[in-house]
Amino acid sequence: MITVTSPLLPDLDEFYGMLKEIWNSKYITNNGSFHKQLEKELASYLKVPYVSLFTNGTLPLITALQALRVTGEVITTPYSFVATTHALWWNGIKPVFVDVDLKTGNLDPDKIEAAITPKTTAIMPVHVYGKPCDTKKIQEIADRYGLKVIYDAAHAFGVEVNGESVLNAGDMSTLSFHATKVYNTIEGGAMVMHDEKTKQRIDYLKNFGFAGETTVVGPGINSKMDEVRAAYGILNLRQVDESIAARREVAVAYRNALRSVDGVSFFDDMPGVKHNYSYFPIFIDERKYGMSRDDLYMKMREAKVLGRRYFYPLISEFSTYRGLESADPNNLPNAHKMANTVICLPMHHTLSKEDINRVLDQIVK
Ligand code: T4K
Repeated sequence: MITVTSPLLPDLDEFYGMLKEIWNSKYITNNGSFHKQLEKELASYLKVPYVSLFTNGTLPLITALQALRVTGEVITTPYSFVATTHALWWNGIKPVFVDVDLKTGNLDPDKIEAAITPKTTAIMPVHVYGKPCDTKKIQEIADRYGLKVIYDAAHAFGVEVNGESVLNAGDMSTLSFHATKVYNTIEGGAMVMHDEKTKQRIDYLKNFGFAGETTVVGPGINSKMDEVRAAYGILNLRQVDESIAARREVAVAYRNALRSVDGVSFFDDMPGVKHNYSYFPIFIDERKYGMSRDDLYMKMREAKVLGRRYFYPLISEFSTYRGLESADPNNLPNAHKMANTVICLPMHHTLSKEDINRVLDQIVK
């Protein structure tokens, strides 16, 4: 079985050594020493000023909206994992879907303005597959209309544009450290912010709003990463570069083999961008390829090559959101086209040459 991903795992003996330290300290959660260490190391690795760790990648989205007091309507993309829009719904905010740009799969900045209403308070784009959004254009629109920008950067660990982290864009960015991500802490996530005051506020909010033993400054939640996951994260950070380099080799092999296949398209690296190769989506043009996306997907499954159709169905097609005016398929032609043609090929650091060939054998005719 070749799965779409496989988690980066720390060395078990090293992990055991850290577990012993945790056991000896008896301090197992609530901003322990490994938690503090990982926040510092991540900020330095990611080239961002401040990081606040979370228990997953969904809660920082929900908390960012709370912290920035976002209400009313938020412009977002339907081409993402459902957690992006769920975070709005959990805050009682109405998602307004805007179509994506076929060149990147990200929110099309040229279509944002037409969706702004007097109730719009923020934009929540996603750097889908880790491909950076047009952050400059999005910020210009946000500044013109006085909107907040929260990036769902769940896929964008370590991604840089011209040497600067993409996580520094907008008011806040959020990351997922789920087992299926480039960098994982089993379950886990983080928020990136620009200043110490905001970091402080977020740290309060992820701890029920507690600012000291007897003071609660807001309706916070519990989303603190424990010491075991923080220790695991410290070890994984030491090997993530090697893992990304191995992923890059897989991407190169896929591209070399698929470039000449009629009816199969994929993304190339973007100029000036340091990619993380988190996903390798291909898009099937049924007419040219001679087989539908779903037939190819099933054929791959039968050969035990488990790609995934990330992101099909579109979020706007789920029952919770289907009734929204902006969920009308006529409003989202590009997103539908991508969702209906995509297969994410297996992409991870342990794929061997034989694995890669087995994947390609299914696609190259
Ligand atoms: N925003 C965006 C844009 C996101 O993509 C996500 C999550 C979030 C926000 C929310 O972040 P978190 O709250 O999850 O931290 C997965 C993940 O559960 C989810 O984290 C991720 N996006 C989404 C795109 O994919 P599934 O249901 O597809 O994963 P699953 O369990 O089917 O795993 C896929 C394959 O990975 C398996 O076939 C085998 C392999 N695998 C998986 C796990 C869990 C392993 O080898 N080991 C493992 O432990 O959702």
